[in-house]
Amino acid sequence: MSGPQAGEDHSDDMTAGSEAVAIVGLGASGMAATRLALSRGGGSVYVSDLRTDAQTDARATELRELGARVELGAHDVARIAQAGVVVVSPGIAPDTPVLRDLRRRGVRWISEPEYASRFYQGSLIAVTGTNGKTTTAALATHLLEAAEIPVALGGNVGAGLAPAASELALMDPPPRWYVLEVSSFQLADTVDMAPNIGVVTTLAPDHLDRYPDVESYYGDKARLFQNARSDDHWVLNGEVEAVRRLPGQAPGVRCLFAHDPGQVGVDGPAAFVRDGVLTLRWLPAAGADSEEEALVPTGRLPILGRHNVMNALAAALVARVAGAGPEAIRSGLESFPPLPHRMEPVLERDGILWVDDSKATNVEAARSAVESLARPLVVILGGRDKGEDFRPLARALRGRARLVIVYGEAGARLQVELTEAGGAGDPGAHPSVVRIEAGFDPAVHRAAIEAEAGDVVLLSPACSSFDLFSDYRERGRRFAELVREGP
Ligand code: UMA
Repeated sequence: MSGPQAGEDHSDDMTAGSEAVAIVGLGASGMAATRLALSRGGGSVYVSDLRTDAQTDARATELRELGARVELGAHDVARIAQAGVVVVSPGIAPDTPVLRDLRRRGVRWISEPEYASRFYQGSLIAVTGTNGKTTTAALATHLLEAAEIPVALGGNVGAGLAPAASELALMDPPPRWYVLEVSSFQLADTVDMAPNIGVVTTLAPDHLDRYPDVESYYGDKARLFQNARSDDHWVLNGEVEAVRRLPGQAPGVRCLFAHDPGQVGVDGPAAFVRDGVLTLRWLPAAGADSEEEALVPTGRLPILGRHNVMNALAAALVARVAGAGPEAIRSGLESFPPLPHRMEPVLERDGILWVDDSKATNVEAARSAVESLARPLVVILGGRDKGEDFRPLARALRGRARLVIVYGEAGARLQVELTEAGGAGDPGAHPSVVRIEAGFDPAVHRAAIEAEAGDVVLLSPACSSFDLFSDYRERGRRFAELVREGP
Protein backbone atom coordinates (compact mmCIF):
# COMPACT_ATOMS: atom_id res chain seq x y z
CA MET A 1 0.00 0.00 0.00
CA SER A 2 1.63 3.22 -1.09
CA GLY A 3 -1.15 5.71 -0.30
CA PRO A 4 -1.41 7.52 3.04
CA GLN A 5 -1.94 5.20 5.98
CA ALA A 6 -5.12 5.35 8.02
CA GLY A 7 -4.84 8.12 10.58
CA GLU A 8 -1.76 9.67 8.99
CA ASP A 9 -3.34 12.98 8.01
CA HIS A 10 -6.30 14.18 10.02
CA SER A 11 -5.93 17.77 8.90
CA ASP A 12 -7.43 19.28 5.80
CA ASP A 13 -4.22 20.76 4.48
CA MET A 14 -5.26 22.29 1.19
CA THR A 15 -1.81 23.72 0.53
CA ALA A 16 -0.07 20.41 -0.13
CA GLY A 17 1.29 19.57 -3.60
CA SER A 18 -0.43 17.81 -6.45
CA GLU A 19 -2.42 14.69 -5.75
CA ALA A 20 -2.17 11.24 -7.30
CA VAL A 21 -5.93 11.05 -7.57
CA ALA A 22 -8.69 13.68 -7.54
CA ILE A 23 -12.27 12.54 -7.03
CA VAL A 24 -15.06 14.87 -8.12
CA GLY A 25 -18.32 14.23 -6.23
CA LEU A 26 -18.82 12.51 -2.93
CA GLY A 27 -21.86 10.29 -3.48
CA ALA A 28 -21.73 6.49 -3.33
CA SER A 29 -19.29 6.25 -6.23
CA GLY A 30 -17.03 9.08 -5.00
CA MET A 31 -16.90 7.50 -1.58
CA ALA A 32 -15.93 4.09 -2.97
CA ALA A 33 -13.41 5.52 -5.44
CA THR A 34 -11.76 7.47 -2.62
CA ARG A 35 -11.39 4.38 -0.46
CA LEU A 36 -9.87 2.53 -3.41
CA ALA A 37 -7.55 5.43 -4.25
CA LEU A 38 -6.38 5.69 -0.63
CA SER A 39 -5.62 2.01 -0.58
CA ARG A 40 -4.15 1.50 -4.06
CA GLY A 41 -3.92 4.88 -5.76
CA GLY A 42 -0.22 5.40 -5.09
CA GLY A 43 -0.34 8.81 -3.42
CA SER A 44 -2.51 11.44 -1.83
CA VAL A 45 -6.18 11.86 -2.68
CA TYR A 46 -8.24 15.07 -3.04
CA VAL A 47 -12.03 14.80 -2.97
CA SER A 48 -14.51 17.64 -3.44
CA ASP A 49 -18.27 18.05 -3.52
CA LEU A 50 -20.46 21.14 -3.76
CA ARG A 51 -22.76 19.82 -1.04
CA THR A 52 -22.27 20.71 2.59
CA ASP A 53 -25.20 18.82 4.13
CA ALA A 54 -24.88 16.56 7.18
CA GLN A 55 -24.62 13.32 5.19
CA THR A 56 -21.86 14.65 2.95
CA ASP A 57 -20.13 16.11 5.99
CA ALA A 58 -20.20 12.72 7.72
CA ARG A 59 -18.68 11.12 4.61
CA ALA A 60 -16.00 13.81 4.55
CA THR A 61 -15.10 13.14 8.18
CA GLU A 62 -14.78 9.43 7.53
CA LEU A 63 -12.53 9.97 4.51
CA ARG A 64 -10.37 12.55 6.28
CA GLU A 65 -9.75 10.00 9.01
CA LEU A 66 -8.58 7.60 6.32
CA GLY A 67 -6.17 10.23 5.00
CA ALA A 68 -8.02 11.98 2.16
CA ARG A 69 -8.05 15.75 1.68
CA VAL A 70 -11.71 16.62 1.43
CA GLU A 71 -13.25 19.93 0.39
CA LEU A 72 -16.98 20.59 0.65
CA GLY A 73 -18.86 23.51 -0.90
CA ALA A 74 -16.42 24.06 -3.79
CA HIS A 75 -14.19 22.33 -6.34
CA ASP A 76 -10.59 23.52 -6.52
CA VAL A 77 -10.29 23.12 -10.28
CA ALA A 78 -6.60 24.05 -10.41
CA ARG A 79 -5.86 21.35 -7.89
CA ILE A 80 -7.99 18.75 -9.68
CA ALA A 81 -6.26 19.63 -12.95
CA GLN A 82 -2.87 18.78 -11.47
CA ALA A 83 -3.87 15.32 -10.24
CA GLY A 84 -2.49 12.23 -11.94
CA VAL A 85 -5.96 10.70 -12.34
CA VAL A 86 -9.31 12.49 -12.17
CA VAL A 87 -12.37 10.39 -11.34
CA VAL A 88 -15.77 12.03 -11.89
CA SER A 89 -19.09 10.84 -10.42
CA PRO A 90 -21.73 9.79 -12.97
CA GLY A 91 -24.37 12.22 -11.71
CA ILE A 92 -22.23 15.22 -12.68
CA ALA A 93 -23.46 16.23 -16.13
CA PRO A 94 -20.86 17.22 -18.79
CA ASP A 95 -22.07 20.84 -18.87
CA THR A 96 -21.63 21.56 -15.14
CA PRO A 97 -19.16 24.40 -14.39
CA VAL A 98 -16.52 22.11 -12.86
CA LEU A 99 -16.39 19.87 -15.93
CA ARG A 100 -16.50 22.86 -18.30
CA ASP A 101 -13.49 24.31 -16.45
CA LEU A 102 -11.59 21.02 -16.57
CA ARG A 103 -12.35 20.64 -20.28
CA ARG A 104 -11.07 24.17 -20.92
CA ARG A 105 -7.81 23.21 -19.21
CA GLY A 106 -7.51 20.11 -21.38
CA VAL A 107 -7.93 17.72 -18.45
CA ARG A 108 -9.23 14.24 -19.22
CA TRP A 109 -11.23 12.45 -16.58
CA ILE A 110 -12.54 8.93 -16.14
CA SER A 111 -15.61 7.35 -14.58
CA GLU A 112 -15.56 5.42 -11.35
CA PRO A 113 -16.06 1.95 -12.94
CA GLU A 114 -13.19 2.71 -15.34
CA TYR A 115 -10.98 3.55 -12.37
CA ALA A 116 -12.14 0.46 -10.46
CA SER A 117 -11.66 -1.95 -13.34
CA ARG A 118 -7.99 -0.95 -13.60
CA PHE A 119 -7.51 -2.83 -10.31
CA TYR A 120 -9.62 -5.90 -11.12
CA GLN A 121 -7.87 -9.25 -11.06
CA GLY A 122 -10.61 -11.43 -12.56
CA SER A 123 -12.68 -11.28 -15.71
CA LEU A 124 -15.33 -8.63 -16.29
CA ILE A 125 -18.99 -8.91 -17.26
CA ALA A 126 -20.44 -5.46 -18.02
CA VAL A 127 -24.21 -5.12 -18.30
CA THR A 128 -25.74 -2.04 -19.87
CA GLY A 129 -28.98 -1.10 -21.65
CA THR A 130 -31.86 1.26 -21.05
CA ASN A 131 -33.88 -1.14 -18.90
CA GLY A 132 -33.33 -4.55 -17.38
CA LYS A 133 -29.69 -3.93 -16.40
CA THR A 134 -30.07 -4.54 -12.69
CA THR A 135 -32.21 -7.67 -12.98
CA THR A 136 -29.96 -9.15 -15.66
CA ALA A 137 -26.76 -8.37 -13.75
CA ALA A 138 -28.16 -9.65 -10.45
CA LEU A 139 -29.58 -12.79 -12.07
CA ALA A 140 -26.33 -13.54 -13.95
CA THR A 141 -24.53 -13.24 -10.61
CA HIS A 142 -27.05 -15.53 -8.96
CA LEU A 143 -26.62 -18.14 -11.73
CA LEU A 144 -22.84 -18.10 -11.36
CA GLU A 145 -23.26 -18.47 -7.61
CA ALA A 146 -25.54 -21.44 -8.25
CA ALA A 147 -22.67 -22.91 -10.27
CA GLU A 148 -20.27 -22.19 -7.39
CA ILE A 149 -18.17 -19.90 -9.54
CA PRO A 150 -16.71 -17.04 -7.44
CA VAL A 151 -18.49 -13.86 -8.54
CA ALA A 152 -19.21 -10.35 -7.24
CA LEU A 153 -21.90 -7.87 -8.33
CA GLY A 154 -21.58 -4.08 -8.28
CA GLY A 155 -21.73 -0.84 -10.24
CA ASN A 156 -24.75 1.31 -11.07
CA VAL A 157 -27.08 -1.14 -9.27
CA GLY A 158 -27.75 1.35 -6.45
CA ALA A 159 -30.36 1.18 -3.73
CA GLY A 160 -27.89 -0.53 -1.44
CA LEU A 161 -28.44 -3.76 -3.39
CA ALA A 162 -24.80 -3.95 -4.43
CA PRO A 163 -21.64 -1.89 -3.89
CA ALA A 164 -20.04 0.58 -6.28
CA ALA A 165 -17.50 -0.84 -8.74
CA SER A 166 -14.54 0.41 -6.66
CA GLU A 167 -15.54 -1.61 -3.62
CA LEU A 168 -15.22 -4.81 -5.64
CA ALA A 169 -11.61 -3.89 -6.44
CA LEU A 170 -10.78 -4.19 -2.74
CA MET A 171 -12.14 -7.73 -2.36
CA ASP A 172 -9.67 -10.21 -0.99
CA PRO A 173 -9.55 -12.81 -2.45
CA PRO A 174 -10.71 -11.34 -5.74
CA PRO A 175 -13.66 -13.06 -7.45
CA ARG A 176 -13.23 -15.04 -10.66
CA TRP A 177 -15.86 -12.81 -12.34
CA TYR A 178 -16.85 -9.20 -11.67
CA VAL A 179 -20.39 -8.40 -12.80
CA LEU A 180 -20.84 -4.64 -13.25
CA GLU A 181 -24.02 -2.82 -14.13
CA VAL A 182 -22.85 0.23 -16.07
CA SER A 183 -24.95 3.26 -17.01
CA SER A 184 -24.37 5.39 -20.09
CA PHE A 185 -23.06 8.13 -17.77
CA GLN A 186 -20.40 5.73 -16.50
CA LEU A 187 -19.57 4.33 -19.95
CA ALA A 188 -19.15 7.87 -21.28
CA ASP A 189 -15.89 8.29 -19.40
CA THR A 190 -14.29 4.91 -20.00
CA VAL A 191 -10.95 4.52 -21.77
CA ASP A 192 -9.41 1.10 -21.10
CA MET A 193 -12.34 -0.82 -19.65
CA ALA A 194 -12.51 -4.07 -21.60
CA PRO A 195 -15.29 -6.46 -20.59
CA ASN A 196 -14.82 -10.13 -21.49
CA ILE A 197 -18.59 -10.40 -21.69
CA GLY A 198 -20.71 -7.35 -22.51
CA VAL A 199 -24.50 -7.31 -22.34
CA VAL A 200 -26.93 -4.86 -23.94
CA THR A 201 -30.39 -5.59 -22.53
CA THR A 202 -32.49 -3.02 -24.41
CA LEU A 203 -32.14 0.36 -26.10
CA ALA A 204 -34.78 3.09 -26.12
CA PRO A 205 -34.76 6.86 -25.67
CA ASP A 206 -33.94 7.89 -22.08
CA HIS A 207 -32.08 10.60 -20.15
CA LEU A 208 -33.07 13.19 -22.77
CA ASP A 209 -32.77 15.78 -20.01
CA ARG A 210 -28.99 15.16 -20.18
CA TYR A 211 -28.30 14.11 -23.78
CA PRO A 212 -28.96 16.40 -26.76
CA ASP A 213 -30.35 13.48 -28.76
CA VAL A 214 -30.86 9.71 -28.73
CA GLU A 215 -27.76 9.17 -30.91
CA SER A 216 -25.45 10.64 -28.27
CA TYR A 217 -27.05 8.43 -25.62
CA TYR A 218 -26.61 5.31 -27.79
CA GLY A 219 -23.08 6.52 -28.60
CA ASP A 220 -22.12 6.34 -24.93
CA LYS A 221 -23.60 2.84 -24.69
CA ALA A 222 -21.47 1.79 -27.70
CA ARG A 223 -18.32 2.57 -25.72
CA LEU A 224 -18.85 -0.90 -24.24
CA PHE A 225 -17.18 -2.25 -27.39
CA GLN A 226 -14.31 0.23 -27.73
CA ASN A 227 -11.64 -2.26 -26.58
CA ALA A 228 -13.27 -5.38 -28.06
CA ARG A 229 -11.15 -8.50 -28.68
CA SER A 230 -12.02 -11.52 -30.80
CA ASP A 231 -12.58 -13.85 -27.83
CA ASP A 232 -14.98 -11.45 -26.08
CA HIS A 233 -18.68 -12.32 -26.05
CA TRP A 234 -21.45 -9.79 -26.72
CA VAL A 235 -24.83 -10.81 -25.35
CA LEU A 236 -27.35 -8.78 -27.35
CA ASN A 237 -31.10 -8.35 -27.48
CA GLY A 238 -32.00 -9.89 -30.83
CA GLU A 239 -35.46 -8.26 -30.80
CA VAL A 240 -34.11 -4.71 -30.96
CA GLU A 241 -32.45 -3.62 -34.18
CA ALA A 242 -30.58 -0.77 -32.46
CA VAL A 243 -29.02 -3.26 -30.03
CA ARG A 244 -27.99 -5.68 -32.78
CA ARG A 245 -26.34 -2.81 -34.65
CA LEU A 246 -24.67 -1.25 -31.62
CA PRO A 247 -21.34 -3.18 -31.71
CA GLY A 248 -20.80 -2.29 -35.37
CA GLN A 249 -17.67 -4.05 -36.64
CA ALA A 250 -16.25 -4.70 -33.15
CA PRO A 251 -14.53 -8.09 -32.89
CA GLY A 252 -16.06 -10.74 -30.61
CA VAL A 253 -18.72 -13.45 -30.59
CA ARG A 254 -22.35 -12.26 -30.93
CA CYS A 255 -24.74 -14.14 -28.64
CA LEU A 256 -28.34 -13.14 -29.32
CA PHE A 257 -31.38 -13.59 -27.09
CA ALA A 258 -35.02 -13.23 -28.09
CA HIS A 259 -38.37 -14.84 -27.34
CA ASP A 260 -38.67 -16.12 -30.88
CA PRO A 261 -35.99 -18.58 -32.04
CA GLY A 262 -36.34 -16.93 -35.44
CA GLN A 263 -34.73 -13.75 -34.13
CA VAL A 264 -31.40 -15.13 -32.91
CA GLY A 265 -29.73 -15.90 -36.24
CA VAL A 266 -28.68 -19.36 -37.30
CA ASP A 267 -25.37 -19.86 -35.58
CA GLY A 268 -23.47 -18.97 -32.43
CA PRO A 269 -24.58 -19.19 -28.81
CA ALA A 270 -28.15 -17.97 -28.33
CA ALA A 271 -31.10 -18.05 -25.96
CA PHE A 272 -34.83 -18.10 -26.78
CA VAL A 273 -38.16 -19.61 -25.74
CA ARG A 274 -39.01 -22.91 -27.45
CA ASP A 275 -42.51 -24.28 -26.70
CA GLY A 276 -42.75 -22.20 -23.52
CA VAL A 277 -39.32 -23.27 -22.24
CA LEU A 278 -36.25 -21.06 -21.89
CA THR A 279 -33.69 -22.71 -24.14
CA LEU A 280 -30.01 -22.22 -24.93
CA ARG A 281 -28.31 -22.92 -28.24
CA TRP A 282 -24.83 -23.95 -27.29
CA LEU A 283 -21.74 -25.33 -28.98
CA PRO A 284 -20.42 -28.12 -26.74
CA ALA A 285 -16.93 -27.84 -28.30
CA ALA A 286 -15.19 -25.81 -30.97
CA GLY A 287 -16.16 -27.12 -34.38
CA ALA A 288 -19.01 -29.25 -32.97
CA ASP A 289 -22.63 -28.86 -34.04
CA SER A 290 -24.71 -26.68 -31.77
CA GLU A 291 -27.17 -28.31 -29.38
CA GLU A 292 -30.28 -27.05 -27.67
CA GLU A 293 -30.34 -27.12 -23.87
CA ALA A 294 -33.83 -26.80 -22.38
CA LEU A 295 -33.71 -24.78 -19.14
CA VAL A 296 -37.02 -24.02 -17.38
CA PRO A 297 -40.59 -23.23 -18.48
CA THR A 298 -41.27 -19.47 -18.43
CA GLY A 299 -44.05 -20.08 -15.88
CA ARG A 300 -41.49 -21.36 -13.36
CA LEU A 301 -39.55 -18.08 -13.26
CA PRO A 302 -40.16 -16.32 -9.96
CA ILE A 303 -39.90 -12.90 -11.68
CA LEU A 304 -42.97 -11.51 -13.44
CA GLY A 305 -43.51 -10.39 -17.00
CA ARG A 306 -42.36 -10.82 -20.58
CA HIS A 307 -39.38 -8.48 -20.19
CA ASN A 308 -38.14 -10.55 -17.28
CA VAL A 309 -38.15 -13.59 -19.56
CA MET A 310 -35.77 -11.55 -21.76
CA ASN A 311 -33.63 -10.67 -18.74
CA ALA A 312 -33.54 -14.36 -17.77
CA LEU A 313 -32.50 -15.38 -21.31
CA ALA A 314 -29.68 -12.81 -21.26
CA ALA A 315 -28.49 -13.86 -17.80
CA ALA A 316 -28.58 -17.56 -18.73
CA LEU A 317 -26.43 -16.87 -21.80
CA VAL A 318 -23.97 -14.83 -19.74
CA ALA A 319 -23.70 -17.57 -17.13
CA ARG A 320 -23.21 -20.30 -19.77
CA VAL A 321 -20.46 -18.27 -21.49
CA ALA A 322 -18.84 -17.66 -18.08
CA GLY A 323 -18.66 -21.39 -17.37
CA ALA A 324 -21.91 -22.36 -15.59
CA GLY A 325 -23.50 -25.67 -16.59
CA PRO A 326 -27.17 -26.03 -17.55
CA GLU A 327 -28.11 -27.77 -14.29
CA ALA A 328 -26.85 -24.88 -12.14
CA ILE A 329 -28.53 -22.39 -14.47
CA ARG A 330 -31.84 -24.26 -14.13
CA SER A 331 -31.77 -24.23 -10.34
CA GLY A 332 -30.61 -20.60 -10.26
CA LEU A 333 -33.42 -19.46 -12.58
CA GLU A 334 -36.01 -21.08 -10.32
CA SER A 335 -34.62 -19.64 -7.07
CA PHE A 336 -34.01 -15.98 -8.02
CA PRO A 337 -36.09 -13.62 -5.85
CA PRO A 338 -37.71 -10.52 -7.46
CA LEU A 339 -35.77 -7.30 -6.91
CA PRO A 340 -37.45 -4.55 -4.90
CA HIS A 341 -39.62 -2.13 -6.92
CA ARG A 342 -39.10 -4.00 -10.19
CA MET A 343 -42.33 -5.77 -11.06
CA GLU A 344 -42.46 -6.77 -7.42
CA PRO A 345 -45.74 -8.38 -6.39
CA VAL A 346 -46.89 -6.62 -3.18
CA LEU A 347 -49.94 -8.77 -2.45
CA GLU A 348 -53.01 -10.35 -3.99
CA ARG A 349 -56.28 -9.52 -2.21
CA ASP A 350 -59.87 -10.11 -3.33
CA GLY A 351 -58.53 -11.36 -6.66
CA ILE A 352 -56.57 -8.14 -7.31
CA LEU A 353 -52.79 -8.39 -7.69
CA TRP A 354 -50.86 -5.24 -6.73
CA VAL A 355 -47.49 -4.85 -8.46
CA ASP A 356 -44.80 -2.31 -7.53
CA ASP A 357 -42.74 -1.33 -10.58
CA SER A 358 -41.73 2.08 -9.20
CA LYS A 359 -38.28 1.63 -10.78
CA ALA A 360 -39.90 2.14 -14.20
CA THR A 361 -38.90 5.79 -14.50
CA ASN A 362 -39.13 6.05 -18.29
CA VAL A 363 -41.66 5.33 -21.01
CA GLU A 364 -39.91 2.24 -22.32
CA ALA A 365 -39.81 0.56 -18.89
CA ALA A 366 -43.50 1.28 -18.29
CA ARG A 367 -44.42 0.15 -21.80
CA SER A 368 -42.63 -3.13 -21.36
CA ALA A 369 -44.26 -3.66 -17.92
CA VAL A 370 -47.72 -3.00 -19.33
CA GLU A 371 -47.15 -5.35 -22.26
CA SER A 372 -45.75 -8.10 -20.05
CA LEU A 373 -48.85 -8.84 -17.99
CA ALA A 374 -51.65 -11.00 -19.31
CA ARG A 375 -54.47 -9.78 -16.95
CA PRO A 376 -56.66 -6.64 -17.23
CA LEU A 377 -54.79 -3.66 -15.82
CA VAL A 378 -55.34 -0.54 -13.77
CA VAL A 379 -52.15 1.42 -14.37
CA ILE A 380 -50.80 4.28 -12.25
CA LEU A 381 -48.55 6.70 -14.17
CA GLY A 382 -46.95 10.01 -13.24
CA GLY A 383 -44.23 11.82 -11.34
CA ARG A 384 -41.61 14.27 -12.58
CA ASP A 385 -41.75 14.95 -16.30
CA LYS A 386 -38.44 14.03 -18.01
CA GLY A 387 -39.61 15.34 -21.39
CA GLU A 388 -40.28 11.99 -23.08
CA ASP A 389 -43.02 11.43 -25.61
CA PHE A 390 -45.79 9.52 -23.77
CA ARG A 391 -47.75 8.55 -26.89
CA PRO A 392 -46.03 5.15 -27.37
CA LEU A 393 -47.53 4.19 -24.02
CA ALA A 394 -51.02 4.77 -25.36
CA ARG A 395 -50.48 2.01 -27.91
CA ALA A 396 -49.35 -0.42 -25.19
CA LEU A 397 -52.30 0.47 -22.96
CA ARG A 398 -54.90 -0.13 -25.68
CA GLY A 399 -56.78 -3.35 -25.07
CA ARG A 400 -54.72 -4.10 -21.94
CA ALA A 401 -55.61 -1.40 -19.41
CA ARG A 402 -59.17 -0.82 -18.24
CA LEU A 403 -58.21 2.40 -16.52
CA VAL A 404 -55.19 4.67 -16.34
CA ILE A 405 -54.69 6.92 -13.32
CA VAL A 406 -52.23 9.80 -13.80
CA TYR A 407 -50.82 12.01 -11.07
CA GLY A 408 -47.96 14.38 -10.22
CA GLU A 409 -46.12 17.00 -12.26
CA ALA A 410 -46.40 14.96 -15.45
CA GLY A 411 -50.11 14.25 -14.86
CA ALA A 412 -51.51 16.97 -17.11
CA ARG A 413 -49.29 16.15 -20.11
CA LEU A 414 -49.84 12.41 -19.62
CA GLN A 415 -53.58 12.91 -19.68
CA VAL A 416 -53.48 15.01 -22.84
CA GLU A 417 -51.04 12.79 -24.78
CA LEU A 418 -52.60 9.47 -23.75
CA THR A 419 -56.10 10.68 -24.49
CA GLU A 420 -55.14 12.17 -27.87
CA ALA A 421 -53.05 9.19 -28.92
CA GLY A 422 -55.78 6.80 -27.75
CA GLY A 423 -58.04 7.98 -30.53
CA ALA A 424 -61.44 9.44 -29.78
CA GLY A 425 -64.50 7.40 -30.60
CA ASP A 426 -62.98 4.03 -29.69
CA PRO A 427 -63.83 3.78 -26.00
CA GLY A 428 -63.97 -0.04 -26.04
CA ALA A 429 -60.30 -0.52 -26.77
CA HIS A 430 -58.84 2.57 -25.18
CA PRO A 431 -58.86 2.98 -21.40
CA SER A 432 -60.19 6.11 -19.77
CA VAL A 433 -57.52 8.33 -18.29
CA VAL A 434 -58.30 9.84 -14.90
CA ARG A 435 -56.12 12.62 -13.55
CA ILE A 436 -55.66 12.91 -9.79
CA GLU A 437 -54.29 16.32 -8.85
CA ALA A 438 -54.20 15.75 -5.09
CA GLY A 439 -51.02 13.64 -5.03
CA PHE A 440 -49.83 10.07 -4.89
CA ASP A 441 -51.91 8.61 -2.03
CA PRO A 442 -55.25 9.62 -3.59
CA ALA A 443 -54.10 8.08 -6.88
CA VAL A 444 -53.52 4.73 -5.16
CA HIS A 445 -56.84 5.04 -3.30
CA ARG A 446 -58.61 5.65 -6.56
CA ALA A 447 -57.03 2.48 -7.98
CA ALA A 448 -58.36 0.54 -4.98
CA ILE A 449 -61.87 1.85 -5.65
CA GLU A 450 -61.78 1.08 -9.37
CA ALA A 451 -59.99 -2.31 -9.43
CA GLU A 452 -62.03 -5.48 -9.85
CA ALA A 453 -61.32 -9.16 -9.15
CA GLY A 454 -58.96 -10.50 -11.83
CA ASP A 455 -57.19 -7.15 -12.34
CA VAL A 456 -53.58 -6.25 -11.78
CA VAL A 457 -52.99 -2.78 -10.33
CA LEU A 458 -49.63 -1.79 -11.72
CA LEU A 459 -47.55 1.14 -10.46
CA SER A 460 -45.17 1.61 -13.39
CA PRO A 461 -44.97 5.40 -13.49
CA ALA A 462 -42.86 6.14 -16.64
CA CYS A 463 -41.53 9.21 -14.80
CA SER A 464 -39.01 9.88 -12.08
CA SER A 465 -40.26 10.27 -8.53
CA PHE A 466 -38.59 13.52 -7.59
CA ASP A 467 -41.73 15.68 -7.65
CA LEU A 468 -43.09 14.01 -4.50
CA PHE A 469 -40.44 11.59 -3.21
CA SER A 470 -36.72 11.45 -2.56
CA ASP A 471 -36.39 8.54 -5.04
CA TYR A 472 -38.25 5.66 -6.69
CA ARG A 473 -37.67 3.47 -3.65
CA GLU A 474 -39.55 5.82 -1.35
CA ARG A 475 -42.37 5.95 -3.92
CA GLY A 476 -42.47 2.14 -4.10
CA ARG A 477 -42.42 1.79 -0.32
CA ARG A 478 -45.32 4.25 0.01
CA PHE A 479 -47.25 2.29 -2.61
CA ALA A 480 -46.72 -0.98 -0.74
CA GLU A 481 -47.70 0.66 2.57
CA LEU A 482 -50.95 1.99 1.12
CA VAL A 483 -51.73 -1.34 -0.50
CA ARG A 484 -51.11 -3.28 2.73
CA GLU A 485 -53.22 -0.83 4.76
CA GLY A 486 -56.06 -1.70 2.40
CA PRO A 487 -58.87 0.47 1.12
N1 UMA B 1 -21.79 17.25 -7.43
C1 UMA B 1 -20.72 18.10 -7.28
N2 UMA B 1 -20.54 19.07 -8.23
C2 UMA B 1 -21.39 19.27 -9.26
C3 UMA B 1 -22.50 18.39 -9.39
C4 UMA B 1 -22.66 17.38 -8.45
O1 UMA B 1 -19.95 17.98 -6.36
O2 UMA B 1 -21.18 20.17 -10.05
C5 UMA B 1 -21.90 16.17 -6.45
C6 UMA B 1 -23.27 15.96 -5.88
O3 UMA B 1 -23.46 16.85 -4.81
C7 UMA B 1 -23.21 14.49 -5.48
C8 UMA B 1 -22.18 13.90 -6.43
O4 UMA B 1 -21.54 14.97 -7.08
O5 UMA B 1 -22.79 14.34 -4.14
C9 UMA B 1 -22.80 13.08 -7.54
O6 UMA B 1 -23.17 11.86 -7.09
P1 UMA B 1 -23.92 10.93 -8.15
O7 UMA B 1 -25.19 11.58 -8.56
O8 UMA B 1 -22.99 10.55 -9.23
O9 UMA B 1 -24.40 9.71 -7.28
P2 UMA B 1 -23.64 8.50 -6.59
O10 UMA B 1 -24.21 8.44 -5.21
O11 UMA B 1 -22.19 8.50 -6.75
O12 UMA B 1 -24.32 7.28 -7.38
C10 UMA B 1 -23.82 6.90 -8.65
C11 UMA B 1 -25.00 6.53 -9.54
N3 UMA B 1 -25.87 7.69 -9.71
C12 UMA B 1 -26.06 8.29 -10.90
O13 UMA B 1 -25.57 7.90 -11.91
C13 UMA B 1 -26.98 9.49 -10.92
C14 UMA B 1 -25.76 5.38 -8.92
O14 UMA B 1 -26.74 4.96 -9.85
C15 UMA B 1 -24.81 4.22 -8.67
O15 UMA B 1 -25.50 3.21 -7.95
C16 UMA B 1 -23.61 4.67 -7.87
O16 UMA B 1 -22.97 5.78 -8.52
C17 UMA B 1 -22.54 3.55 -7.76
O17 UMA B 1 -22.09 3.17 -9.03
C18 UMA B 1 -28.09 5.22 -9.52
C19 UMA B 1 -28.81 5.83 -10.71
O18 UMA B 1 -29.86 6.42 -10.53
C20 UMA B 1 -28.79 3.92 -9.13
N4 UMA B 1 -28.31 5.67 -11.94
C21 UMA B 1 -28.97 6.15 -13.15
C22 UMA B 1 -29.92 5.12 -13.68
O19 UMA B 1 -29.78 3.93 -13.35
O20 UMA B 1 -30.80 5.51 -14.49
C23 UMA B 1 -27.93 6.46 -14.21
